[in-house]
Amino acid sequence: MATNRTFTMIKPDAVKNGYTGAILDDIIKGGFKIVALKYIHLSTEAAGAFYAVHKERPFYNDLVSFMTSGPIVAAILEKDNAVEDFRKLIGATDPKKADEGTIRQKYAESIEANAVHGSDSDENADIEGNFFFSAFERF
Ligand code: 3AN
Repeated sequence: MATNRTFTMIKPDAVKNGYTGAILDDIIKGGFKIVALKYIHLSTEAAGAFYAVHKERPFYNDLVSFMTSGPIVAAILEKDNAVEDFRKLIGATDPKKADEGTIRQKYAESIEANAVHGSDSDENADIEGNFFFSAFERF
């Protein structure tokens, strides 16, 4: 069953480059309500577990070290058709291929340092949101 929630992270590149406020503003202007939010520095263990589905990919180790290179902002977002609409708002994984005006086109550095994460399915949105937030931290 489709849910109306998705999960996002503002990645270390975008936080370091000072885009946290602008990205949250784009998210809110895009019609999403922030229902959970935290600012944290992932451990290697936590980042490795979060990206476990990519364990066999050649970029896995680099991705884990990038995601632990500085603090990130994690959030659960609510909107009708949240997963699909948020993927449209952020644009393609590779910012060079992202549509004009999307978050990755505006703020990402590269395919790895691509400014934001967005869940790719309702099932993963649920798993990822639960990875970061307890029931007491979502509203
Ligand atoms: P998306 O974040 O658009 O769903 P995924 O799930 O395919 O993309 O990849 C997860 C993360 O892995 C991406 N956000 C990006 O940081 C990194 N990544 C994906 N493909 C590559 C690649 N070819 N080279 C380096 N990093 C990559």
